[in-house]
Amino acid sequence: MIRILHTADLHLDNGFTASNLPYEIIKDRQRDLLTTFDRIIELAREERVDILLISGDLFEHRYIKLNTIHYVNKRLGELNNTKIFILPGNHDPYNVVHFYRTYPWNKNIHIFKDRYEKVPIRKLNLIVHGIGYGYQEESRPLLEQLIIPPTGEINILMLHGTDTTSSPQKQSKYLPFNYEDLLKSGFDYIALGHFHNYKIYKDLYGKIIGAYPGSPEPLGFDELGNHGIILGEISREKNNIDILPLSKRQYYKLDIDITGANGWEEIKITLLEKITPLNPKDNLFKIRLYGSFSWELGETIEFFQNQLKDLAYYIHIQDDTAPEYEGEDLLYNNTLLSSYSIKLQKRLEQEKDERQRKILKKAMTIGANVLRGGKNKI
Ligand SMILES: [Mn+2]
Repeated sequence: MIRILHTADLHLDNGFTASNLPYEIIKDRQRDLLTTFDRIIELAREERVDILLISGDLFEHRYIKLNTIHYVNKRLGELNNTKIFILPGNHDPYNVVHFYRTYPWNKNIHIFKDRYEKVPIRKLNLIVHGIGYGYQEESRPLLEQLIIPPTGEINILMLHGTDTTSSPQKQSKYLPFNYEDLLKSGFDYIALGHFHNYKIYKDLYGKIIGAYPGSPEPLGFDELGNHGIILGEISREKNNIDILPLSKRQYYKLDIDITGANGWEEIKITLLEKITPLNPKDNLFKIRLYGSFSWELGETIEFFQNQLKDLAYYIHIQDDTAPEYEGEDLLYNNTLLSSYSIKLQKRLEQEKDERQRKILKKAMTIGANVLRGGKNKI
């Protein structure tokens, strides 16, 4: 029986460039990745794991700094009773990350190269197999060909790739495989990487045959909820693994219906109720407000966002509301105001473009106010 810690997709030094987050938050998030890496090291030590598997994308090659390499090597080196395996993935391919080839890595670390390779560890009666990336893409379905005969050893495979089982074309630029390939390959455990959410695979008898741990620190709003690492025991007979949440922060997306709310103070209360159980001071939120609601003149979504920014570590508000109408009176009265409202409402119903919708909503508020005899500041 072998005690393992299985992780992947840390993306250390990730740029968070596509995230639209403010600069200070991006800097924080980059530090958070290292904090999570530290937690992984501490856990590996506390749990006395025999092997630590990092199944691809440990680094983000475009932004990787020498300091990060020094740090990672030093911390991994501290685990002197653990053998560490690093698999180059599509974000840190072997031939692109020159540190993989040239850096003097600690001797407890094995880095897989740009092809299939196996590493026996006699005292554990274990063979660790891996298929590293040479460059950013690997579209060959390499697992299809990789079938190992039963031996006396425990066989673990590290693979960074895309499960195409449920996709119609069964193709991917990232080492495509499917459930059948996992089943017939004959490995005792397949330590997957590349998908950023946890997923576990079992054979027809319910034995665990492999898993994606997901990214231990989520990288954006497409990686919601809990994230962590896999900890467990692998043997020839059965595998016992569990996901252990350890991310520094979590991302949440919430949709809130604010129909009938009486001003933004009331919306703020509703919103607080929703986010309070989700540890808002540490976490990131994207809130979509929907329903029918008319913003008071001068109350923009930016103003509202500003009122709320201290409620959470990061909060972004998206306005998906439509202006409310003053009942049948307004819509069926034959007044200038009603025909104006009906016309704009029809255009709003058809308009898909967010910027156009914003303009129409503003036109609705301002126009209605003018026609009621109010004054406008534009
Ligand atoms: Mn990847």
